[in-house]
Amino acid sequence: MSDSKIYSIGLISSLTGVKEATLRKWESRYGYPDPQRSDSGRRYYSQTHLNNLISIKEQVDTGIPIRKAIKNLKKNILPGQVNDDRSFNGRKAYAVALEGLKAHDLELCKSELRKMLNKGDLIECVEQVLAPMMVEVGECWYRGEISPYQEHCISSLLELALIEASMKKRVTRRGKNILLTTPYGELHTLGLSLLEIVLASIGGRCLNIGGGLSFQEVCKAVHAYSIEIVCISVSLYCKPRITHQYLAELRASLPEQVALWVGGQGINLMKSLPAGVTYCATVGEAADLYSSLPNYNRPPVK
Ligand code: B12
Repeated sequence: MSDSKIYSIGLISSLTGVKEATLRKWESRYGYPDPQRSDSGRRYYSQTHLNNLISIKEQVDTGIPIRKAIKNLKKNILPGQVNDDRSFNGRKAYAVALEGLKAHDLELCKSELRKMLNKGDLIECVEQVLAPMMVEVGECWYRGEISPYQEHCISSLLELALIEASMKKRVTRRGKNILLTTPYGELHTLGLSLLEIVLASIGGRCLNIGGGLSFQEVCKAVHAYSIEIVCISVSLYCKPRITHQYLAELRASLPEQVALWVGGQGINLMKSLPAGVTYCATVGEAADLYSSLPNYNRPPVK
């Protein structure tokens, strides 16, 4: 294929049906397309860019997230082709992990958790496998299939598997300083750990201080470590009125330039959030928000 032909951003936009602003956004967030630049900074796209963008647009139109479509392209996976990542059945792995837990076979449980974290797309794994698995753990307890000590066991095995996986996925570049914690008195910290591995994989410098500190302590940590984003995970255990008050006090005490993001199932119980608090429904949404921030340096895609 000849790559000698070049296209301006306007022409690429009309040939692919992707808006110019969207092309620029994909470039800064996902590193693709990666056009040549003239001395004056004007973008020039090749024939390969055109062909690939048509394929990406086709995938996006069928509902594949743009992040995934660009990843597919980098792995040479064409639309309609079977993606190895998808052939891994995360739900089956989590069913096996839960069987291991119920049968007191913690080695089996551990190895399934490791498998889940090492296969496929990390965000999909967190959103579609690990978080639903923990909800199922709660259901198993409710049905009397497991005891609280087993709930503790799988929580700590998951924390361990997340630490191991994040050592492998470590990104060395300098990103924004992010503090992760839960509201005062709240010890459900797995949401934090799941968010941490995702933000760290796109360059966030995460400091997960676990759960239960007062807002005054959180503020001290923000100052001590020059934190730019504070993430709070709110579980179903958190009382909505108390959480609202905690978030309002925290927001009022944080410097204005420090962003305050919240997420977790407990937010759904709240009628409203204090001003200046940003809700992210999923870790994928938080990842998109992070990568849209000014001065975001995209880490190399592995
Ligand atoms: C695991 C678990 C525990 C573990 C916690 C281990 C740990 N390190 O976290 C242990 C066994 C210790 C525990 C203890 C308790 N638990 Co518990 N626990 C659970 C369970 C089964 C799963 C929670 C979980 O990890 N969910 C998975 C998270 C990761 O999902 P998520 O919140 O949706 O988060 C996702 C996104 O929203 C996002 N996200 C999360 N946070 C954030 C933040 C930001 C900024 C962003 C962007 C995104 C984001 O990331 C996640 C991935 O997609 C739930 C059941 C349930 N349905 O929630 C009960 C549950 C929350 N626990 C409950 C209870 C009652 C307790 C105890 C009081 C039990 C007791 N008698 O001791 C204690 C309380 C501890 C305390 N003081 O906080 C109740 C709460 C109900 C209520 N109304 O009070 C629940 C709902 C169980 C039930 N059905 O009764 N628990």
